Amino acid sequence: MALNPPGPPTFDRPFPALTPAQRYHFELYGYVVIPNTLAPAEVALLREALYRLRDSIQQLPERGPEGPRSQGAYFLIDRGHHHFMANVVEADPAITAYATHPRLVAMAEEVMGSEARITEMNAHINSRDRSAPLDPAPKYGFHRGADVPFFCHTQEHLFHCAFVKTLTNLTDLGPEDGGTVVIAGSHKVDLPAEQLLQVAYADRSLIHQVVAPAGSTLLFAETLIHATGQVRSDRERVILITGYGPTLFPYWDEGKLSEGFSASIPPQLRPLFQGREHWTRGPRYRKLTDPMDARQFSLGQWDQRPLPEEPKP
Ligand SMILES: O=C(O)CCC(=O)C(=O)O
Repeated sequence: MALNPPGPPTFDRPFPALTPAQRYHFELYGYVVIPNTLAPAEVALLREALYRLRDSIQQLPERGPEGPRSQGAYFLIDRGHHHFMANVVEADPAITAYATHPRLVAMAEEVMGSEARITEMNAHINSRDRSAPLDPAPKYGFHRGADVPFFCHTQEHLFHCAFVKTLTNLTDLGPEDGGTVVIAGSHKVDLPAEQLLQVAYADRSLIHQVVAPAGSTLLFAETLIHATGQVRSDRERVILITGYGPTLFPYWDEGKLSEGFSASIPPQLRPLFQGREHWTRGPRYRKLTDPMDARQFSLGQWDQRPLPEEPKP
């Protein structure tokens, strides 16, 4: 399949997608939580889609990557209290719509400083692990998916990272509900992760945890050290995550888009799903004080994204 040639953006999305204050928060901490990126009805639609997908994978004789899979999706973690579903991008039209949501794509592009392509998509449904007593000072599965010197650069005096995630909670997250934890500010710090963990565990005020109503999106650079939080309540947590990279990156999930799904991608979304040929990255940079493009965008139909607006004469 011939790759898409370099060119201007092919579907309409806002720019800048963040307010100056949100961009500044991201600059300082490596993440920002944006409330109400999804409306309550959209949250419910996505949550139901993920529950259906989990049920469907549970029916399979083998639930891991070797397959058979459910619409490409499989379990990476298959435990009573934790289902981690990978390669969910084509599992349901609502899930696909999440990955192509114009504001979410644009938020990722703003952090990358480039046009985005989808590199991976997954979801977690997890609850309290009742097999072990609750640890008052838990150790988390901290990790980062990109290293600072190779993946990051600055432009207009703002930090950019070439691997970004939009992680949206589809259930309310109070302090006991296991929201994502991060080591604040670690996105810029080129030190071995073990040293940063040592410092953060010694002073846990450096560990920030997502506490946010359903429909909020955690936007973060993958150089930020992060982990799943510890669920201490009786509430189940449901989250949906898209990973984005520049259009010159490959698709990373274990697997590839099916032929049927690929054939259904409309032309304006092909760069987002398939990337583009050549090294160009479609640079896009803001200044901190540039006002946010506040146009409204909804989850909508994934394959009916409008084309970019004509430039005003
Ligand atoms: O479960 C979470 O909150 C964190 C997910 C995560 O670690 C990741 O997407 O890399």
